[in-house]
Amino acid sequence: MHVIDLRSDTLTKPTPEMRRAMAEAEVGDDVFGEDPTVNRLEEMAAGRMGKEAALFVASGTMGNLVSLLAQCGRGDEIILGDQAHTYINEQGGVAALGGIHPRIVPNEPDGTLDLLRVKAAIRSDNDHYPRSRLVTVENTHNLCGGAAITPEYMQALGIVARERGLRLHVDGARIFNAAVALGVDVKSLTADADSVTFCVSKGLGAPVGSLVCGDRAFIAEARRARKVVGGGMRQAGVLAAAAIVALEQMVSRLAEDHANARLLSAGLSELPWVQVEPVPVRTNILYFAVRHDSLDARQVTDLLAERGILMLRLGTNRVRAVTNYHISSSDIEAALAVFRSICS
Ligand code: TLP
Repeated sequence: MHVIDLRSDTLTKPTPEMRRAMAEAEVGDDVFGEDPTVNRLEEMAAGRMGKEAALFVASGTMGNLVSLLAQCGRGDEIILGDQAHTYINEQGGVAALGGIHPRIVPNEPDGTLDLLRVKAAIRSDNDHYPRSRLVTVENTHNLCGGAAITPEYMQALGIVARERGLRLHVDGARIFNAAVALGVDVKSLTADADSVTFCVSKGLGAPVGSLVCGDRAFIAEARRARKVVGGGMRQAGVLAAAAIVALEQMVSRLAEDHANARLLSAGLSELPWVQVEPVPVRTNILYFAVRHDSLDARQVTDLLAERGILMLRLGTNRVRAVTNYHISSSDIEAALAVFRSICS
Protein backbone atom coordinates (compact mmCIF):
# COMPACT_ATOMS: atom_id res chain seq x y z
CA MET A 1 0.00 0.00 0.00
CA HIS A 2 1.30 3.48 -0.88
CA VAL A 3 1.28 5.32 2.42
CA ILE A 4 0.59 9.06 2.34
CA ASP A 5 2.07 10.29 5.59
CA LEU A 6 0.79 13.72 6.57
CA ARG A 7 1.52 13.49 10.30
CA SER A 8 4.45 15.91 10.20
CA ASP A 9 7.17 17.41 8.05
CA THR A 10 9.64 16.01 10.62
CA LEU A 11 9.10 12.65 8.88
CA THR A 12 10.91 13.74 5.74
CA LYS A 13 13.82 11.53 4.78
CA PRO A 14 17.11 12.82 3.37
CA THR A 15 17.23 13.33 -0.39
CA PRO A 16 19.77 11.38 -2.52
CA GLU A 17 21.88 14.59 -2.72
CA MET A 18 21.89 14.79 1.09
CA ARG A 19 22.93 11.16 1.45
CA ARG A 20 25.76 11.72 -1.02
CA ALA A 21 26.92 14.86 0.78
CA MET A 22 26.78 13.02 4.11
CA ALA A 23 28.90 10.17 2.80
CA GLU A 24 31.50 12.54 1.42
CA ALA A 25 31.51 15.09 4.26
CA GLU A 26 34.83 16.30 5.59
CA VAL A 27 34.65 16.06 9.37
CA GLY A 28 36.54 16.94 12.54
CA ASP A 29 35.79 17.34 16.23
CA ASP A 30 33.17 20.06 16.44
CA VAL A 31 33.59 20.49 20.20
CA PHE A 32 37.13 21.62 19.33
CA GLY A 33 35.57 23.83 16.62
CA GLU A 34 37.37 21.71 14.04
CA ASP A 35 34.62 20.27 11.91
CA PRO A 36 34.91 22.14 8.61
CA THR A 37 31.45 21.11 7.42
CA VAL A 38 29.76 22.26 10.63
CA ASN A 39 31.72 25.51 10.43
CA ARG A 40 30.57 26.01 6.85
CA LEU A 41 26.96 25.32 7.79
CA GLU A 42 27.08 27.71 10.74
CA GLU A 43 28.51 30.47 8.59
CA MET A 44 25.88 29.86 5.95
CA ALA A 45 23.04 29.82 8.51
CA ALA A 46 24.22 33.06 10.10
CA GLY A 47 24.35 34.66 6.65
CA ARG A 48 20.82 33.52 5.78
CA MET A 49 19.44 34.92 9.03
CA GLY A 50 21.45 38.15 8.84
CA LYS A 51 23.27 37.41 12.09
CA GLU A 52 26.94 37.36 13.08
CA ALA A 53 27.17 33.73 14.09
CA ALA A 54 25.33 30.43 14.39
CA LEU A 55 25.44 27.16 16.29
CA PHE A 56 24.42 23.71 15.04
CA VAL A 57 22.28 21.85 17.58
CA ALA A 58 20.53 18.50 17.64
CA SER A 59 16.92 19.68 17.50
CA GLY A 60 14.51 22.57 17.61
CA THR A 61 13.84 21.85 21.27
CA MET A 62 17.55 22.07 22.04
CA GLY A 63 17.83 25.25 19.96
CA ASN A 64 15.08 26.99 21.90
CA LEU A 65 16.43 25.71 25.21
CA VAL A 66 20.02 26.84 24.70
CA SER A 67 18.83 30.18 23.28
CA LEU A 68 16.87 30.87 26.42
CA LEU A 69 19.50 29.46 28.80
CA ALA A 70 22.04 31.76 27.14
CA GLN A 71 19.92 34.87 27.63
CA CYS A 72 18.08 34.32 30.91
CA GLY A 73 19.19 33.47 34.43
CA ARG A 74 17.33 31.61 37.16
CA GLY A 75 14.23 33.51 38.24
CA ASP A 76 14.12 35.57 35.06
CA GLU A 77 10.82 35.66 33.21
CA ILE A 78 10.08 35.06 29.55
CA ILE A 79 6.88 36.19 27.86
CA LEU A 80 5.42 33.72 25.39
CA GLY A 81 2.16 32.60 23.83
CA ASP A 82 -0.17 30.07 25.41
CA GLN A 83 0.04 28.06 22.18
CA ALA A 84 3.83 28.25 21.88
CA HIS A 85 5.69 25.01 21.19
CA THR A 86 8.18 26.06 23.89
CA TYR A 87 5.32 26.36 26.40
CA ILE A 88 3.37 23.25 25.40
CA ASN A 89 5.69 20.74 23.77
CA GLU A 90 9.17 21.11 25.25
CA GLN A 91 8.57 19.58 28.69
CA GLY A 92 8.84 22.99 30.32
CA GLY A 93 12.59 22.57 29.84
CA VAL A 94 13.32 26.26 30.37
CA ALA A 95 11.79 26.01 33.85
CA ALA A 96 13.02 22.51 34.62
CA LEU A 97 16.61 23.09 33.56
CA GLY A 98 17.01 26.86 33.59
CA GLY A 99 14.80 28.05 36.45
CA ILE A 100 13.20 30.41 33.92
CA HIS A 101 9.66 31.50 34.69
CA PRO A 102 7.14 31.55 31.80
CA ARG A 103 4.64 34.41 31.63
CA ILE A 104 1.86 33.43 29.29
CA VAL A 105 -0.03 35.73 26.94
CA PRO A 106 -2.83 34.29 24.78
CA ASN A 107 -1.85 33.77 21.16
CA GLU A 108 -4.07 35.57 18.68
CA PRO A 109 -5.51 33.27 15.97
CA ASP A 110 -2.80 34.55 13.58
CA GLY A 111 -0.05 33.37 15.92
CA THR A 112 0.95 36.84 17.13
CA LEU A 113 0.88 38.18 20.67
CA ASP A 114 -1.21 41.29 21.15
CA LEU A 115 1.31 44.08 21.70
CA LEU A 116 -0.72 45.73 24.45
CA ARG A 117 -0.87 42.43 26.30
CA VAL A 118 2.89 42.02 25.88
CA LYS A 119 3.47 45.51 27.25
CA ALA A 120 1.15 44.79 30.16
CA ALA A 121 2.99 41.54 30.90
CA ILE A 122 6.38 43.24 31.25
CA ARG A 123 7.17 43.57 34.94
CA SER A 124 8.12 46.74 36.69
CA ASP A 125 11.16 46.74 38.96
CA ASN A 126 9.80 45.40 42.21
CA ASP A 127 11.26 42.97 44.74
CA HIS A 128 8.11 40.86 44.51
CA TYR A 129 8.43 40.16 40.81
CA PRO A 130 10.64 38.07 38.61
CA ARG A 131 12.63 40.10 36.09
CA SER A 132 11.15 40.23 32.59
CA ARG A 133 14.06 39.29 30.35
CA LEU A 134 12.84 38.12 26.98
CA VAL A 135 9.87 37.76 24.63
CA THR A 136 9.58 34.77 22.33
CA VAL A 137 7.40 34.28 19.25
CA GLU A 138 6.96 31.35 16.90
CA ASN A 139 7.11 31.70 13.11
CA THR A 140 5.42 29.91 11.46
CA HIS A 141 3.11 29.24 14.35
CA ASN A 142 2.49 25.53 14.54
CA LEU A 143 -0.62 25.36 16.72
CA CYS A 144 -2.08 28.49 15.13
CA GLY A 145 -2.49 26.69 11.82
CA GLY A 146 1.00 27.34 10.46
CA ALA A 147 0.41 31.09 10.51
CA ALA A 148 3.20 33.19 9.01
CA ILE A 149 4.04 36.24 11.09
CA THR A 150 4.92 39.33 9.05
CA PRO A 151 8.03 41.56 9.07
CA GLU A 152 5.80 44.48 10.12
CA TYR A 153 4.65 42.66 13.23
CA MET A 154 8.20 41.60 14.07
CA GLN A 155 9.33 45.21 13.80
CA ALA A 156 6.57 46.40 16.11
CA LEU A 157 7.30 43.66 18.62
CA GLY A 158 11.00 44.47 18.44
CA ILE A 159 10.26 48.07 19.39
CA VAL A 160 8.15 46.98 22.37
CA ALA A 161 10.88 44.62 23.58
CA ARG A 162 13.76 47.07 23.08
CA GLU A 163 11.93 49.96 24.74
CA ARG A 164 11.74 47.94 27.93
CA GLY A 165 15.19 46.36 27.68
CA LEU A 166 13.92 42.88 26.81
CA ARG A 167 15.49 40.52 24.32
CA LEU A 168 13.53 38.89 21.52
CA HIS A 169 13.77 35.22 20.52
CA VAL A 170 12.13 33.64 17.48
CA ASP A 171 11.28 29.95 17.44
CA GLY A 172 11.65 29.83 13.69
CA ALA A 173 11.42 26.06 13.39
CA ARG A 174 9.62 26.71 10.07
CA ILE A 175 10.78 30.27 9.39
CA PHE A 176 11.58 29.51 5.76
CA ASN A 177 7.96 28.44 5.28
CA ALA A 178 6.97 31.86 6.61
CA ALA A 179 9.39 33.69 4.31
CA VAL A 180 8.25 31.73 1.25
CA ALA A 181 4.55 32.18 2.07
CA LEU A 182 4.95 35.91 2.63
CA GLY A 183 7.30 36.34 -0.34
CA VAL A 184 9.92 38.10 1.79
CA ASP A 185 13.61 37.59 2.54
CA VAL A 186 13.89 35.58 5.72
CA LYS A 187 16.17 38.31 7.12
CA SER A 188 13.19 40.65 7.31
CA LEU A 189 11.64 38.21 9.80
CA THR A 190 14.74 38.00 11.98
CA ALA A 191 16.14 41.56 11.84
CA ASP A 192 14.48 42.52 15.12
CA ALA A 193 15.35 39.30 16.95
CA ASP A 194 18.35 38.81 19.22
CA SER A 195 18.18 35.06 18.70
CA VAL A 196 16.55 32.72 16.21
CA THR A 197 16.27 28.95 16.06
CA PHE A 198 15.40 27.33 12.76
CA CYS A 199 15.14 23.66 11.85
CA VAL A 200 16.59 21.87 8.85
CA SER A 201 14.91 18.61 9.89
CA LYS A 202 11.34 19.65 9.09
CA GLY A 203 10.16 20.82 5.67
CA LEU A 204 13.75 21.25 4.49
CA GLY A 205 14.20 17.49 4.68
CA ALA A 206 17.54 17.09 6.49
CA PRO A 207 17.60 14.10 8.83
CA VAL A 208 18.71 15.94 12.00
CA GLY A 209 19.42 19.39 13.27
CA SER A 210 18.61 23.00 13.94
CA LEU A 211 20.60 26.22 13.88
CA VAL A 212 20.68 28.88 16.57
CA CYS A 213 21.66 32.31 15.24
CA GLY A 214 22.53 35.65 16.83
CA ASP A 215 25.49 37.87 17.67
CA ARG A 216 28.90 36.41 18.58
CA ALA A 217 28.56 37.01 22.32
CA PHE A 218 25.17 35.27 22.39
CA ILE A 219 26.43 32.33 20.32
CA ALA A 220 29.39 31.90 22.69
CA GLU A 221 26.91 31.59 25.59
CA ALA A 222 24.64 29.29 23.57
CA ARG A 223 27.67 27.06 22.82
CA ARG A 224 28.31 26.73 26.56
CA ALA A 225 24.62 25.95 27.14
CA ARG A 226 24.70 23.34 24.37
CA LYS A 227 27.62 21.62 26.10
CA VAL A 228 25.90 21.45 29.49
CA VAL A 229 22.82 19.79 27.97
CA GLY A 230 25.06 17.22 26.31
CA GLY A 231 24.76 18.64 22.83
CA GLY A 232 28.42 18.71 21.81
CA MET A 233 28.30 16.42 18.79
CA ARG A 234 31.91 15.77 17.65
CA GLN A 235 32.05 14.67 13.95
CA ALA A 236 28.70 16.32 13.31
CA GLY A 237 29.80 17.25 9.79
CA VAL A 238 27.99 14.17 8.47
CA LEU A 239 24.77 15.82 9.65
CA ALA A 240 25.78 19.35 8.73
CA ALA A 241 26.46 18.20 5.16
CA ALA A 242 22.79 17.28 4.76
CA ALA A 243 21.76 20.57 6.36
CA ILE A 244 23.81 22.49 3.79
CA VAL A 245 22.01 20.69 0.97
CA ALA A 246 18.72 21.48 2.73
CA LEU A 247 19.52 25.20 2.75
CA GLU A 248 20.78 25.21 -0.81
CA GLN A 249 18.12 23.07 -2.47
CA MET A 250 15.00 22.77 -0.37
CA VAL A 251 13.88 26.29 0.51
CA SER A 252 12.20 27.54 -2.65
CA ARG A 253 10.30 24.28 -3.18
CA LEU A 254 8.38 24.87 0.09
CA ALA A 255 5.89 26.77 -2.07
CA GLU A 256 4.79 23.38 -3.47
CA ASP A 257 3.99 22.16 0.04
CA HIS A 258 1.93 25.28 0.64
CA ALA A 259 0.04 24.76 -2.63
CA ASN A 260 -0.66 21.14 -1.66
CA ALA A 261 -1.91 22.23 1.76
CA ARG A 262 -4.30 24.66 0.04
CA LEU A 263 -5.47 21.88 -2.29
CA LEU A 264 -6.16 19.66 0.71
CA SER A 265 -7.92 22.49 2.49
CA ALA A 266 -10.13 23.24 -0.51
CA GLY A 267 -11.10 19.58 -0.88
CA LEU A 268 -11.78 19.08 2.82
CA SER A 269 -13.85 22.26 2.99
CA GLU A 270 -16.36 20.65 0.63
CA LEU A 271 -17.14 17.94 3.17
CA PRO A 272 -19.95 18.88 5.55
CA TRP A 273 -18.42 16.98 8.47
CA VAL A 274 -15.00 18.56 8.24
CA GLN A 275 -14.32 22.04 9.53
CA VAL A 276 -10.98 23.32 8.32
CA GLU A 277 -9.33 26.00 10.45
CA PRO A 278 -8.20 28.59 9.60
CA VAL A 279 -9.16 29.37 6.03
CA PRO A 280 -7.16 30.13 3.97
CA VAL A 281 -4.33 27.80 4.87
CA ARG A 282 -1.15 29.85 4.89
CA THR A 283 1.76 27.40 4.87
CA ASN A 284 2.17 23.63 5.10
CA ILE A 285 0.14 22.98 8.27
CA LEU A 286 -3.57 22.45 8.31
CA TYR A 287 -5.90 21.61 11.17
CA PHE A 288 -9.49 20.53 10.97
CA ALA A 289 -12.23 19.59 13.36
CA VAL A 290 -14.37 16.48 12.89
CA ARG A 291 -18.04 17.37 13.13
CA HIS A 292 -19.58 14.01 12.36
CA ASP A 293 -22.67 12.52 14.07
CA SER A 294 -21.08 9.14 14.63
CA LEU A 295 -17.33 9.54 14.12
CA ASP A 296 -14.76 11.27 16.30
CA ALA A 297 -11.20 12.21 15.35
CA ARG A 298 -9.77 8.89 16.54
CA GLN A 299 -12.19 6.90 14.40
CA VAL A 300 -11.54 9.13 11.40
CA THR A 301 -7.73 8.88 11.71
CA ASP A 302 -8.03 5.09 12.22
CA LEU A 303 -10.21 4.74 9.12
CA LEU A 304 -7.78 6.88 7.14
CA ALA A 305 -4.80 4.87 8.38
CA GLU A 306 -6.45 1.61 7.24
CA ARG A 307 -6.42 3.16 3.77
CA GLY A 308 -2.84 4.41 3.98
CA ILE A 309 -3.50 8.05 4.91
CA LEU A 310 -1.75 9.10 8.10
CA MET A 311 -2.73 12.25 9.99
CA LEU A 312 -2.15 13.35 13.56
CA ARG A 313 -5.06 13.40 16.00
CA LEU A 314 -5.02 16.06 18.69
CA GLY A 315 -7.64 15.69 21.39
CA THR A 316 -11.08 14.32 20.66
CA ASN A 317 -11.91 16.16 17.47
CA ARG A 318 -8.91 18.03 16.12
CA VAL A 319 -6.72 16.58 13.36
CA ARG A 320 -3.49 17.94 11.83
CA ALA A 321 -2.10 17.37 8.36
CA VAL A 322 1.32 18.65 7.30
CA THR A 323 2.45 18.60 3.69
CA ASN A 324 6.07 17.99 2.80
CA TYR A 325 8.30 17.09 -0.12
CA HIS A 326 7.26 13.41 -0.12
CA ILE A 327 3.65 14.45 -0.78
CA SER A 328 2.57 15.21 -4.34
CA SER A 329 -0.63 16.84 -5.55
CA SER A 330 -1.85 13.42 -6.71
CA ASP A 331 -1.30 12.14 -3.14
CA ILE A 332 -3.56 14.95 -1.95
CA GLU A 333 -6.21 13.97 -4.53
CA ALA A 334 -5.91 10.36 -3.35
CA ALA A 335 -6.28 11.42 0.28
CA LEU A 336 -9.36 13.46 -0.59
CA ALA A 337 -10.89 10.50 -2.40
CA VAL A 338 -10.49 8.45 0.79
CA PHE A 339 -12.13 11.23 2.82
CA ARG A 340 -15.08 11.26 0.43
CA SER A 341 -15.44 7.49 0.71
CA ILE A 342 -15.52 7.72 4.52
CA CYS A 343 -18.30 10.24 4.21
CA SER A 344 -20.44 8.01 2.02
N1 TLP B 1 7.20 20.16 16.31
C1 TLP B 1 6.79 18.79 16.08
C2 TLP B 1 6.12 18.23 17.33
O1 TLP B 1 6.89 18.47 18.45
C3 TLP B 1 4.76 18.80 17.58
C4 TLP B 1 5.86 18.72 14.90
O2 TLP B 1 5.63 17.59 14.41
O3 TLP B 1 5.37 19.78 14.46
N2 TLP B 1 9.27 24.59 17.46
C5 TLP B 1 8.20 24.28 16.71
C6 TLP B 1 7.32 25.38 16.22
C7 TLP B 1 7.93 22.95 16.37
O4 TLP B 1 6.86 22.68 15.64
C8 TLP B 1 8.79 21.93 16.82
C9 TLP B 1 8.55 20.48 16.50
C10 TLP B 1 9.90 22.31 17.61
C11 TLP B 1 10.10 23.65 17.92
C12 TLP B 1 10.86 21.29 18.17
O5 TLP B 1 11.64 20.71 17.19
P1 TLP B 1 12.33 19.28 17.44
O6 TLP B 1 11.27 18.26 17.21
O7 TLP B 1 13.42 19.26 16.42
O8 TLP B 1 12.85 19.27 18.82
